[in-house]
Amino acid sequence: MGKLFTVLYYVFILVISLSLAEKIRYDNHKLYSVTPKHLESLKFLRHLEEEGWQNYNFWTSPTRVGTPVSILVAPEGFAEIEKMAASSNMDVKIVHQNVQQLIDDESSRSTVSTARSGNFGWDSYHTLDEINSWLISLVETYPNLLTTVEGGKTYENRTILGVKLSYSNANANNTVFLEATIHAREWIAPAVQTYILNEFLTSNNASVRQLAESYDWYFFPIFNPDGYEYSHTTDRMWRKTRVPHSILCAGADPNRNWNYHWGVAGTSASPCSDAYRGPAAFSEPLVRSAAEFIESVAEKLVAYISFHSFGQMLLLPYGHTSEHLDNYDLVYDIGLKAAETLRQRYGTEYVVGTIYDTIYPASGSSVDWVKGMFKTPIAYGYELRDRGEFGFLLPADQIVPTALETLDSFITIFEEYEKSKD
Ligand code: 0X9
Ligand code: ZN
Repeated sequence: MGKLFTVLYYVFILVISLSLAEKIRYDNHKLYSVTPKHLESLKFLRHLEEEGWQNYNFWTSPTRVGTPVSILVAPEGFAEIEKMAASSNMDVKIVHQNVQQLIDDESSRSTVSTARSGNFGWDSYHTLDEINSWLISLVETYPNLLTTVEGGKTYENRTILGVKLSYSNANANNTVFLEATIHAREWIAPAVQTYILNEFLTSNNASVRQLAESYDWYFFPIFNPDGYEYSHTTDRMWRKTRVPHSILCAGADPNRNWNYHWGVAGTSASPCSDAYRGPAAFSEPLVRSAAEFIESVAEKLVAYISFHSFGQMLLLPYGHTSEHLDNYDLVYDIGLKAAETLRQRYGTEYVVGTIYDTIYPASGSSVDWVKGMFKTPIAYGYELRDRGEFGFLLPADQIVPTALETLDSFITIFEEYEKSKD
């Protein structure tokens, strides 16, 4: 009898999940900016996030009293938020009245662009297939410079596809590893990374050429292909992997799953939370297999840079402690200079500092693991544009400006790094 119930239960869950396989809509969901004014209200927000309650999709994490938190709220959650506002424990502002509208604006642009067949550009966001096809076509165009690389395999059996760019055999021990889109919904990340790759191949600018040709480069624009695909087909707000850890909620946060001080700070044990660390370190196939690949090239690496959004921050390890470990002074100094060159182009302001102090405690991230395991000299995590006006739904006309300013800062990072070796 018990067995029959179990079977029926799973059939029921299957039917429910199939009916949910359609694209999730965010009609009349509001983007709120909520600022806790007391420790109590901060704790309440943290509790909401940790439990991963359905009506609240945290775009940023509650960290401090006085620091605003971006929360996407379903209509069923408005009453609770309004109650918070009335209680005077929190400042509550509505940033967008209808988040579906922002999503629609984003995809209408993308349809226009994909209509121009085979023309990969940076005026719209691209799907996983478009990005992978573009990478493969680049390798065909530049066979002497580029090779495809498999960075790992995912739960849904996709390949983490990357390319290695090498202008000279002499650069082998001067390799830079670029990772983007470990978080599925951060679509500006692969857009910026592919833009930089294209510049490294085609630019006539002397500083860009110098940079491109002085290092070997691994480009991995989509580290979490299962999640990225899902964010296009089903849920624009998806962040995690797609491993079914619980019958209620899928996925673990692949940036909380690396085996370095795993689970120590800023993670959740609840599978429904967006910061779910997974049942064990390296539980996520994509994380485990990517780690194996990184390990195989680790001794050649001088830099590991990870692209995320949003918040306009240049983050240094570590996320599990506020202690300044390894070569903090050097990377902090280079970071400040990089942020300054970035600002010079359009005035975009970045904050520089450790993950722990600057954004929030968060252990088990890729940059922490790389830095902690291999002491790679340069390790940064970018949180690209913006500061919350559009958040993950950054209008596509900001792709090129974001990429250009980021590339400026990149040039500074490596120029300063070279100087520091003298
Ligand atoms: O929570 C995270 O993993 C990162 N923030 S995000 O909003 N993109 O989710 C912060 C941790 C490290 N950040 C980077 N490596 N850029
Ligand atoms: Zn992220």
